Parts: sequence; C-alpha cells; structure tokens
Amino acid sequence: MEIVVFGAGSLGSLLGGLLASEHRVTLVGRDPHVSTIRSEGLSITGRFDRTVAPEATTDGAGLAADLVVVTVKSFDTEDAARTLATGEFDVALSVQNGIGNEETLSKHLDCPVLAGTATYGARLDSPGHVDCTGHGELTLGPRDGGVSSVAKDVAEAFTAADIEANAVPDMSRKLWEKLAVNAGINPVTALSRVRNGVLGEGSASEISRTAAVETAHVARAEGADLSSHTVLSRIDAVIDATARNQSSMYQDVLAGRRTEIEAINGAVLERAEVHGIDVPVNRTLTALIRAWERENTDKK
Ligand code: KPL
Repeated sequence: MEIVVFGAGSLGSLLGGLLASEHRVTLVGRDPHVSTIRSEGLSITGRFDRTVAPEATTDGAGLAADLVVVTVKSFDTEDAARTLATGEFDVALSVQNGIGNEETLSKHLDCPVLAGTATYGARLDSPGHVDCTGHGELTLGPRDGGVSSVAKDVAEAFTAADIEANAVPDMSRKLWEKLAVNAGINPVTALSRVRNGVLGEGSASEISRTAAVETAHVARAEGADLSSHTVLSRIDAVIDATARNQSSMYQDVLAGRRTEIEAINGAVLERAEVHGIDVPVNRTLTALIRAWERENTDKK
C-alpha cells in the first residue's frame, strides 16, 4: 500500500516507521527530522528495534497515496486539510488527540475520512530517532459509526506492519473514551512534570480520574454510551500500559511548545457549557495550562 503519514511528530514517526517495514511510506514533517531520515533512515527503539528508510519530505502539497494518516497536532488540522486537498488519496485516517478533527478533514477532502485513536507511547529522542515508550493499540472506524470494508482494509494494513489495529463500529464512543483518558492524563502530567505511571496512585491520580469521569458525564450528554466505570478502567489501563511515557502535553511543556489543551480539556469545557454541566476539574486544569501557555509560548 502507498501511505502518506502527515505529521512526523512522535506518534506519526512511530506509526510511519512501523508501516514502512511493510508498505511504501512517505513521512511529512519538519527539519532537521526530515533531513536526518533522508540521510540516515529512521531508527525506532523501545518496544520495537529497527531502522527503516521511508521517504521523507517537508512539503506535503500535491501528494497522492492509497491512504493518508493524519497525525498533526489538533490546532494544525485545518492547515493540514488545506494542504492535503491539493493531493489525491483514497482514504484518510485521523489519529489525533481531541474531537472534531475528522469533521475538519472531511470539509476539505473528497475521500472517506476515518477516525482513529492510538494509545501507543512515543517520544522523538533526537532527529531521526523515535522511542516507543508504551505498547498500545490503534482503534479505527467511520466517524459516524458502523463498520466499513475500507476501515477493515486499513486496520489490516496496520496489522501487517506489527501495529495492533482494530476496526470498530462505535468510533464516536471511542473518541470520547480517548478524550476522557487524555483529559485526565495529559494536563496533570504536564503540570506536575511526571511520567504517566506516577498517576497510578496518590492525589494527582484522583485529579486525573475525576477529570475523566467529568468527561464521561459530558459524553453521555452528547449521546455517547460511556459510563464512569468504563473510563476509570480505561484510564487505569492506559496509565499502566504507558507508565514510562511522557504524555504528549508533558513533552510539549518541556519543549516550551503550544499544547493541545483547547482540543482536549478545552473541548470538554465547551461541550459541558452547552449542556449546563459543571466540570470544575477540567476547568481548573484548562485554566492552569492556559496560564502556562500565556507565559511560555507565542502559540505559534
Ligand atoms: O495519548 C496520549 C498522549 O500522551 O497524548 C496518552 C495515551 C496519554 C499516552 O501518553
């Protein structure tokens, strides 16, 4: 299969690198990561150990492939969609944090857009090197629900490349479940500068779990069948599977970069307001990360 991975950050590089063992892959990213991949290949360590040689480019315009996997930060989805619209793809798959990415891609692309969530832990150690810090799974399907043969084919393409992938009929619920996990883990690890595993116990863990439960409450108001019990067992499982991982928001804060707070806890707040639900923990976490961003980034 010809696959473009648009967004060679940590998760995009891990997925793209693994896919490259089995498929023809083009990674779209930034320098110096891209130029290092071109000259030395992409090395993957941690749960996997291999060096691969995908195509790599900083220019994502006018590309064509069977599948494009979108892994950019949620605040870059609109720009990515406009660039991808200059190329040609049979199917697009969003594997991003937050909700609403698939809608944004669908506005610009002619092909079917699948929703996906990944619970792999990944970290870009240095240009050309990604460390897989937590083994997870990829779940994907049509964003409006149901099973499609396209989703099954895409899942098979990932499975062939050693990535545990499943096509499921209830992606809307899965997206809310992932949002609850991210709302609980990401800002708490970023604010306390700890790896995911530290949230396995203690009072920071209580804050994470309450943020996840609040998110499940909002999800139910939005029509998703998601119990508090389900999100609690899910967040525990993800903390366990990615214990060694620095969450993506913690990595952003360490690098002084803009975070995905608006697409995660900010999105929970926004939907909660529509339904008149109070989400004090999500509100507090959003306010604290926003304050950090104001002081430390130019939000570029
Ligand atoms: O998705 C993640 C992230 O860091 O954004 C988790 C699952 C929390 C893994 O770290």
